[in-house]
Amino acid sequence: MNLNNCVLQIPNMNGRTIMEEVLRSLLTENIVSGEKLSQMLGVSRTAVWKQVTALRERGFNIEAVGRQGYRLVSSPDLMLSPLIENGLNTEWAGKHIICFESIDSTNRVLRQKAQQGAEHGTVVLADEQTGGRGRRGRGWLTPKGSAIAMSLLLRPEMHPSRVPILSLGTSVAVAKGISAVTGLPVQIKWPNDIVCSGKKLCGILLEMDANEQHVESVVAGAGINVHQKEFPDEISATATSLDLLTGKTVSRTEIIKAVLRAAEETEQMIRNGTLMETYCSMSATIGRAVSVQAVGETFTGHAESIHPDGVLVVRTESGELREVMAGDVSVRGLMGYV
Ligand code: BT5
Repeated sequence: MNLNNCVLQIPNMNGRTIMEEVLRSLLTENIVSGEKLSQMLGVSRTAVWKQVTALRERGFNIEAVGRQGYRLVSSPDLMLSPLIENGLNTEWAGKHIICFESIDSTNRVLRQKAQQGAEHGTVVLADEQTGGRGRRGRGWLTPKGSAIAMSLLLRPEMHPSRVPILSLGTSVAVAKGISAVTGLPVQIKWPNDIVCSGKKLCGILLEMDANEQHVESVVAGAGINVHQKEFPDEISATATSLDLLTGKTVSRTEIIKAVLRAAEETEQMIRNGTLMETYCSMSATIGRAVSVQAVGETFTGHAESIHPDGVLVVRTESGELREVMAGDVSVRGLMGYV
């Protein structure tokens, strides 16, 4: 066994691998010498060179500048924490980022980490999910290299009954992050699907650990379609991706950073009571004809408003006002509902 390679894959005291540390230095300095890297990381210069080679193999363009050292020219769109942390400038969202090449579900992993004491703002990302979770036991597809699977840990100081506002807040954060990078006119379909041009771009799933009085943690998970050019038959009529919508290659790293920044803004909106105004201005549901599939029944009507506790108010065809707390709501004109 090559011990050098083995050591390089083991996280250091900060939980980062040597490869991540090399990349971090390349991202923050214009030119960095092999000597400096080897001293800083406590490994041989050959070990540093091996990591530079490994990074090149993964698509990083790293120039050797004479005898001075290495310079990073360009980076591929990979899920690596140094790429996301670089220039993130947030206070708490993404202060600790854990990336996986492949995992069953980022929500599952982050809930486990939360139980082990992970802090508010911890993020888990994956390049591929093999058991992505949707709502009500449904699944979520995150094919390798094409999408974002991200989960953000929140430890809010609020009563469990107020948690639905976090679900609305997460939709606003994701929608704002996506439009900040792409300029797309994205909207939120109640309760928290992100849609654009009548199709679903992103699904959101919040999972909470709480007792009657106290919220231990909330894991806010978002699956965002980015590079997919086509979808499996069962969702091809209802799903879309950022590349399809923009006609460009959208950077996953930039979207993740923008969503984390927007998460801090939405936290402020929740504090100062302005979140609902923003949520409603981005709603694809309010004012539209809807079909509600609630527990044991289906009815149609007109979506009138959404309360801060997440309840959707629908005026039925007989004129009665009904409050929908959970369920699937189809909006006429969106995702195949005509
Ligand atoms: C959702 O459920 O929309 C919530 C999805 C949350 C996924 C994220 S990814 C990161 C984190 N980790 C997890 O394990 N989950 C979260 P729902 O409204 O139930 O929609 C699920 C349905 O959407 C499926 O039954 C499919 O019909 C459809 N679907 C599955 N994958 C899709 C995709 N990539 N794009 C669009 N539609 C999809």
